[in-house]
Amino acid sequence: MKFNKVCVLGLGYIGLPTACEFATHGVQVLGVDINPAVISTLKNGGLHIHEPGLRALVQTAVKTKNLVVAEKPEPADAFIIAVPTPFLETKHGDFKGKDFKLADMAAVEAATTSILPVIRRGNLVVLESTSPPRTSLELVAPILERSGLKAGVDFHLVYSPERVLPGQILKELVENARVIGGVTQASAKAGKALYSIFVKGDIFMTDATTAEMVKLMENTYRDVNIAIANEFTRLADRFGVDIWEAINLANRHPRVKILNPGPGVGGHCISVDPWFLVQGAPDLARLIHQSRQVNDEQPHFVLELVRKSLGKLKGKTIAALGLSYKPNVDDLRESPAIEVVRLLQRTGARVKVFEPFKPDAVLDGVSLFPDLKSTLKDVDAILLLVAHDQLCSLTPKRIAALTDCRVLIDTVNGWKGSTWTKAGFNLFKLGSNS
Ligand code: SAJ
Repeated sequence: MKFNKVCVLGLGYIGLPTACEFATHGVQVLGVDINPAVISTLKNGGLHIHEPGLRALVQTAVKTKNLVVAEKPEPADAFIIAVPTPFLETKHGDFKGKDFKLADMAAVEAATTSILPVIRRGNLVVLESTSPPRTSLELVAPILERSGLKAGVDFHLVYSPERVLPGQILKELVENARVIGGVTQASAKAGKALYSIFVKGDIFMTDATTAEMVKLMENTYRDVNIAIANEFTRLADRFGVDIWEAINLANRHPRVKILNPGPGVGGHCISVDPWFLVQGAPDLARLIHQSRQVNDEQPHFVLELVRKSLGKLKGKTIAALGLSYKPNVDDLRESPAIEVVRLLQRTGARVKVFEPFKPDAVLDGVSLFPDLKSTLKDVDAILLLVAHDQLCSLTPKRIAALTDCRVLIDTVNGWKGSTWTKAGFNLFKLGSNS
């Protein structure tokens, strides 16, 4: 198959870099986003998301004149759907009285439907969005077949999950192995031909449902492993053990690799995707469901730690450092740090927030401060919620120059105890204060 023109639907963290890769490899690309603000930002040479190296890649793609952006798709040889699949609001009591979440497929449905007027015989349609098993066969194919064309016969349809790590998207997009699941073998081959244009990693072909399941298994595996680390932290707290030392020692075993505990699991992937398996088979996905709940409860343990460190919280002022869902990114989606801030506010504490990657973020009821100096002024405690490099590298000297506060609470093992205690700070750490 020849791909002269590719239409990428959804210009977020996945769609935009993917569109740029095709454009810089000589393919004409139409990048589509239904958000007019995204389109106008890109048309004016701006960028609506932060990802290392992305600005330069977009500029290079624009220079080639191969990348054009618009609000609606046009006829093309291939269509790539890279829109978000968040979950719907928590439903209480849907499964044995426990919280239960369902995939919100509205964006996938809308993007697929928007291709209908322009799809032609011989096209390739790729779904990249993380989706519940059987989405390609039971949601995407039926929508596209309203065109009168048949999936796997008149047009190719594949599911190919993105697997890139925010913070390293550009490198991983090109170098990671890629799984291509076709509704037929011919579809998988067409998908492989498309991604071979820029992917340097191995490309594996399979069927569409296996590819959907593979993606969910990867993120669920990580979620379950973080849940055990978080549960170990609670046990360490109960038994008077420093979890960081214990994990370090356990990980010296050749077949043990315990992940890092922290304030919880966020982002639009790992905190969401396991639900897609739970919703499909709640009777079977018990460990997965439990792990989700363990990770979702973690902000409450941070609240307890703050209580232990400060006593009664009503009327206290706390500087919260970091708000994104993980270190060195600006993405606030599903961030456990936000949940911690909200829990603290509910106790009557005042929370001053500094997020160096998004200092001007606007969040309902949350006061963001533009810099460290204004954040740390007149506070009772400094709470480290995200291990951003620039926050972990703060020194006692620098903090002492900005504030009189000497109470530090570290939820991410970002600050080394002895460095701070020697300088007269009182450091409380998640998992090491029995
Ligand atoms: N986290 C911990 N402890 C750890 C590691 C992570 O608490 O030891 C937390 C992070 O702070 C964050 C959350 O988990 O809140 C998720 O972060 P992450 O770095 O594990 O993953 P994501 O969500 O940024 O990206 C994941 C990746 N999947 C896997 O590593 C299996 C990535 O490859 C996927 O492409 C991405 O999900 C996605 O888009 O699905």
